[in-house]
Amino acid sequence: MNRKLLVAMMAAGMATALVSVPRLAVAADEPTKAIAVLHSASGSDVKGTVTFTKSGDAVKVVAEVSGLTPGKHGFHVHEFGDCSAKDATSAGGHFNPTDDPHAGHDADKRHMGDLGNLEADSSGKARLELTDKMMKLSAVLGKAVIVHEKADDLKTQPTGDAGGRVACGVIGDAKP
Ligand SMILES: [Cu+2]
Ligand SMILES: [Zn+2]
Repeated sequence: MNRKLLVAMMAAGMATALVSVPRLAVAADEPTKAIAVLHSASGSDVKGTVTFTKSGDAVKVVAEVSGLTPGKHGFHVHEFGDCSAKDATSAGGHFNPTDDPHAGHDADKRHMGDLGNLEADSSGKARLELTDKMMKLSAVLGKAVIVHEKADDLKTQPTGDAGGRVACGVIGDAKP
């Protein structure tokens, strides 16, 4: 084979690799959408979905949950993506990579997993939409969303005194 042609082909191949590799790396490193499908825990009838969508530097969280008792229910990301225990204690404590105290979603210092409360209407349905500036989508992938039996008081350490766990779902990649 003509040597010049061979060199030209190799250069073209390298150029293609240089262009395509960074693009693949970005797609793998930066998830843009995730979902947790909530399954009942502790014998409840609670179920639902929670989506996490990257929005600039923030994450938009949308929860739609049914089967709740009317009123407020603590709502957090917990540290392990393990919903195997009947009472969902296998999901561990609140996800807290910065080692900060438990607080409400609007606090400056809080657990990354602190999302406040869902509020169910008289039919037991709750819908929550919030934009979270602290949460990183790549950090919460593979963790679990927990819905609690009682309201999170947003101050008791380290749980918000929200009681038992009535639903659990692992946060996984979603189709963007
Ligand atoms: Cu919780
Ligand atoms: Zn917390």
